[in-house]
Amino acid sequence: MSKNKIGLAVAQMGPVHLADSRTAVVQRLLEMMREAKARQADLVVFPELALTTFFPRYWMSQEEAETRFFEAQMPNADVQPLFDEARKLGIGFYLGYAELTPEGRPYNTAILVDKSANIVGKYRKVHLPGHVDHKPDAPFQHLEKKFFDVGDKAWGVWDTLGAKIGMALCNDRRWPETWRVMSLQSAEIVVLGYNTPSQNIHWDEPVHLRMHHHLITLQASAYQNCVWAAAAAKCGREDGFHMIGGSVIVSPTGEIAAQASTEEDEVITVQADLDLAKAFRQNVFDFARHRRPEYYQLIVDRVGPGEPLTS
Ligand code: CDT
Repeated sequence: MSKNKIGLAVAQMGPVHLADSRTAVVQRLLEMMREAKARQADLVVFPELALTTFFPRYWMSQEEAETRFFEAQMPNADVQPLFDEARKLGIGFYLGYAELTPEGRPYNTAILVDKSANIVGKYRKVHLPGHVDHKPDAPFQHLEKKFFDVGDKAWGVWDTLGAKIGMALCNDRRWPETWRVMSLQSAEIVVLGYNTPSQNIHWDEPVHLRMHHHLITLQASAYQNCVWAAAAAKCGREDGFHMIGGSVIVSPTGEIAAQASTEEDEVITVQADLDLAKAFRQNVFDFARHRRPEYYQLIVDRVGPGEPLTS
């Protein structure tokens, strides 16, 4: 492998049903980790909330959610085999899960694990979608705002596995700020997992737009920020509730380098050339030469739209 290449794998997951145990899920992850390694991957990206069904679709108390779906330790006995296998194979991984901290705070979290199975990075989701109230008339709930606190760790970039790697989670990918914060830390790769219901319960969004918006945000963001983007879905019908697939690896050119073709467990891989971004970082997106932050103040001063500025 050339010095400037990293073997990138995305391990898409098909559905995880309510009745599926953590042990069964970890067996699936192990199988995909082995396949990724056999295909020369240095890093395998698993989905958001990979260990359980997408539980924010169900109305329940916070206490019930934490008891059934959160991890109070990482690794724990159920997940330890994944860490052991990563160390044995010499492969890093990204894993999304529901985290309950020792102080009792609930987060939608992702970790970055190196080839010695050390947790080297942690990210807690900032852009939580959905609602906090019960919507009895909706076909399902989207209760991330109820079950999780807004993350207090955003958005780090870690120099590990031979690259500068940043992390995001699902809805974060739709926000340009997510990517820019990491690109300004010289990120070379952004990895993320997602659970995207194909139906939007908030308005009558045409179903085809869900995949369209997923792909354009990844492609445009990879290009505008000169990074490789690797995105892993959990998808298909979880107990009848459908989520989109479309896991992808996108290059800094904005082109799709690999894309999943199923809604099942599926591994896609690319030998990602980290030098590909150089032409962009040194020319059109030479930030130091071309950015004008003195004109970007509104981006941090305002949360939502306000009056036009007159001058
Ligand atoms: N998990 C997650 O963040 N899903 C959101 C759904 C948005 S619609 C309420 C997403 O951006 O895909």
